[in-house]
This record gives sequence, C-alpha cells and structure tokens, in this order.
Amino acid sequence: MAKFFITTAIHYVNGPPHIGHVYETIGADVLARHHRLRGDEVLFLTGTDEHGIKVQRKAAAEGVTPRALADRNSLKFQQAFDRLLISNDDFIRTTDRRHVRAVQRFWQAVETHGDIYDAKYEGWYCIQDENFVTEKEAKEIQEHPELGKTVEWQSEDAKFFRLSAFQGHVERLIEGQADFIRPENRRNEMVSSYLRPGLRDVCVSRTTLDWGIPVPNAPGHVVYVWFDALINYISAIGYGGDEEVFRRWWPADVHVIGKDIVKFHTALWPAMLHAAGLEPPRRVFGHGFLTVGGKKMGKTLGNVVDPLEIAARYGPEALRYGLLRENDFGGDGNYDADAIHTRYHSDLANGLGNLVNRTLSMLERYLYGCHHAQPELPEAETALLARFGALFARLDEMMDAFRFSQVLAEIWELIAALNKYIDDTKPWELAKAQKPDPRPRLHQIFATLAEGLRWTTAMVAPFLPDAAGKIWSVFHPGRPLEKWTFRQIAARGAIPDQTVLAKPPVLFPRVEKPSA
Ligand code: ME8
Repeated sequence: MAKFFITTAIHYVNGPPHIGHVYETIGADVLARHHRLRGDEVLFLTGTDEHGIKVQRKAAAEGVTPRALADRNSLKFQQAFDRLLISNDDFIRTTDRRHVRAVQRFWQAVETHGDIYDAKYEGWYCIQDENFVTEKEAKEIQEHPELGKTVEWQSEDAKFFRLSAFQGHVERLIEGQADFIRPENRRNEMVSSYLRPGLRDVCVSRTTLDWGIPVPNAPGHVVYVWFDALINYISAIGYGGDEEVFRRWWPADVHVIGKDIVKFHTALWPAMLHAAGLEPPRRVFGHGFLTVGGKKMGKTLGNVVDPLEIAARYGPEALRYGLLRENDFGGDGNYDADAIHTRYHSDLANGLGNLVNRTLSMLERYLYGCHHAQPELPEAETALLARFGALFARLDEMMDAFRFSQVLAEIWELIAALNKYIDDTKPWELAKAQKPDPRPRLHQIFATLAEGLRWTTAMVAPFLPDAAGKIWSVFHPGRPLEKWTFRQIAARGAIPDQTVLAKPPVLFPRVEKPSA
C-alpha cells in the first residue's frame, strides 16, 4: 500500500477563515479522498499558524492575549473545516507542545550544521506577509495602497540562516526535478524572479517581539514566524518526538499552497531541510487566488466572503462543487454567488440528483426496485459503459495534476449521457407493452443505468462525499464507500443480482436565491 502525505498551508489566526482559505483546503481534501479510494494510506494535514507580529498586533488591537485570539480563531478554522466535510487526519497548531519541541530541535540541528550566524537586521518588513522585503519590494508596497499591505523599517540584533549557501541545492531541485513545482508557470516565476537574482540569507530570529517560540540558548530571541511555520509539516508527523512515525511519512507527497507563498516552500524550506539533514518534499503545488466579483478580497473593500454562509444556504457540497467546477485550481479564479446558485441547480439538482431520482423511481415502478445483474449487455450499452472506464483510466493522472474542473466537466458529460440514454430508450413506453415481455430489455436498461451511476458515484465521491455516500448505499447497503477501493469498484457485476435498490432521500433540494 502506497503512502500519501498531503498538506495545506497553515492559516494565520488574525481572523476567521474566508473563501480563499477554504478553497485551498477543499482542493487538498478532494485529492486526499481520491487517494484513499485508490487504496493509499493517506495522511492529510492542515492547521493554524499562530505566532508572529501580525497575530500579536491584532490581539493587542482587540485587547486580548495572542493566545486567546489564536484559540478563538483556530477553533473557527476547525469548525469551518468540519462543516465543509474536510477529512483532515490531523490539525496542527504552532502553539502545540509537539510543534514547539520540534522547532527547537530543528533549530539546534541547523545551528550545529553551522548555518545560523549572528548579525544585525536592518531593513524593511511587511507585516501582512510576515516577510523581509527588498528596497524595491518595499517601494512597490508603498506605492500601491490597494495591495492592503504595509512595510516598516526594522533594525535589531538577530540570527540569520545562511540561505545563500543553498543556491546550488535549490537550483538542482527546482530545475532538475521537473515536477517539483507545479503548475509549470509557478516554476518559471520562481526561477526568474527569485532563483536567478540569487538567494539571500534570511533573518530567522526576532528580538523585538515576544510572541514566538524561544530560540534555544539565546535569551530574548524568538524564532521568525516562517522558520517556525514551515516546520509544522514535520512536527505533526513526529519530528523530534517519534522518529519511526516521522520516517514513515516524510517526505510529504505534496504541499498544497497558494501562489503567494511558493518561494517559502520551494527555496527556504528545502534549504532548511537540507541543513537539518532531511529530504525535501516531493512536490509543491501553488494554486491560484480567488477574487470576489473580480476584485481582491479585503476588509477595506468589504467583500470578504464567509464560506459558512454559503454552506448554510446550499449545503457544503454546493460550495465544494461550485468552487472547483468554476475555477481552474492551478490558475487564478473568482467566487461568484450567482454561479454557485446556478451550478447547484443545473448540475447537482437537475443533473446528478435528477438522474438518481428518475432511475430509481422507474426501477421501483416497473421492476419493483429489483436489480437484475447482466453478465452480457448489447453493443450500445457496452459502448456507453466503456466511456466510464475510459474516463476512469485517466482519472488518477488528472487528479494528481489538480485538474478538478476538467474532471468534473467530463464526469458531467457522462451524467448527461445517462440522462440522454433514458430519454432515448424510453423505459416508460416499454413498460406499457404486454407482448413481447418487456422485462428482459428493462433489466438491461436498468442494469446499464445502475452500473453507470455506480461509476459516477465513485468518481464524484471526493467532491461530494455526502451525496456519494447516500447514492452508494443504494447499490451496496451496509457497505459504505469508505470501505471500497477503486479496484474493487471496478470489478464488473459488483451489484449483487436481485438487490432491491431503494430510492435515497432528495439529494439536492431546491434553494431560493437570496434577495439582493
Ligand atoms: O500564508 N485565494 O497564511 P494565510 C486563494 N501562515 N488562496 C488564498 C487566498 C485567496 N484569496 N487568500 C489566502 C499564510 N489564500 C501562512 C502560511 S504555511 C507553512 C504558512 C491561501 O492565512 C494562501 O495562499 O495568509 C495560503 O496558502 C493559505 O490561504 C493560508 O494563508
């Protein structure tokens, strides 16, 4: 059994989750669920990033301690993820003891390797990104207030990580390993704007801040928030605690993150790992950003979308489906409330929901709900079902490339083909005939529909886990989908002969559009 370790970025706790955060988590969840169905042993990790200036200042502004703010917002992330059917196996908080211990061990490993030195930091710092920026970048931020960012001049005694010494290592990784950074355009961006100019040493401790992990043997120093945060990917799997578990899971198979933080994950992180004698992650996928109504989301614009509001109206699956269907995960996308409303009704209620409903209603009416297994089917039916097999054969590759929108479009073509098959074969007319006995033909039609629907259900399950679970239990009562792998599902004739297929409750009830 292959192992599959997938992570998302960990979220700053200066506020509750917005639609952009959950977009990433939903994408990662879909791939994690898909790998479970492939039979892989999956570890899906997400969590919260709780230290640093941004959180400390937000807490001060609210008159609470950073710890209290972190507790409150970390819980909001966990609750939102539950509500959105996120199947993470672990949730790491950078204030967890296991994490603090791992960061301090890691620090010592890098220091022993000779890659940390004392110096004075003088330069610009961007609070929103928790990032040391160049003169040029600082100027750009100052000239573009619409970016919603600010920079401050900082000067303090600090410790530096010798990132520049890892230039060759990082180049070999990014340029030598073609699929290390995905999609391709992110890799090109990384090479031209960051790697070519040359990696510069980074300041990794702060003395003007106390909300952070204490640097070992250096009173007054706390670990820079990015050096701290990246380590979450290994602290959660036992680094510095349980060596055996750690060796089993590391390296991560994929870090799923937004395009704004690719450089931290593909240069700083691999260099840190190398300095500590560890392997780099296998792959980093930098997804695009979601805008709202075509505009960058922000408090000042007042267009921050709360994912829980949409889930309350349409259910979590409409959001999962709508976001991944409407946007190409690797590129930039947009959240559009109307599109979610339309997709929910056209694709979920009228497409999939209606197919399930009409198939099972007719089966009940014409054949007492009884499935008659068909070892052989006529040519047309065999050809129709072959389309499912053909898509299934390409599924792993498309999913691994995060081409969710394309996968969904292709699955919905097959749903449309099944709906059309019903229209063409007109079971309601056949059922009226007395002679010849229409039942053998009806058996064929409904066996074809059942098999097609079964495939559809397995392929959509990562996107629509609840609905798929309900449909699956029609075909295999008492044998939930989580207990199956694609290989078992692919075995033909898996719906036992004479199974009574009972109609599930309405999957996607109609929803009124909110009044503007
Ligand atoms: O960057 N659309 O945390 P974060 C899509 N703590 N993705 C978005 C987005 C949007 N509008 N806004 C944010 C951090 N994201 C660090 C990460 S990892 C060791 C530390 C994505 O809360 C963003 O790109 O600002 C990132 O991947 C994730 O949400 C968390 O962002």
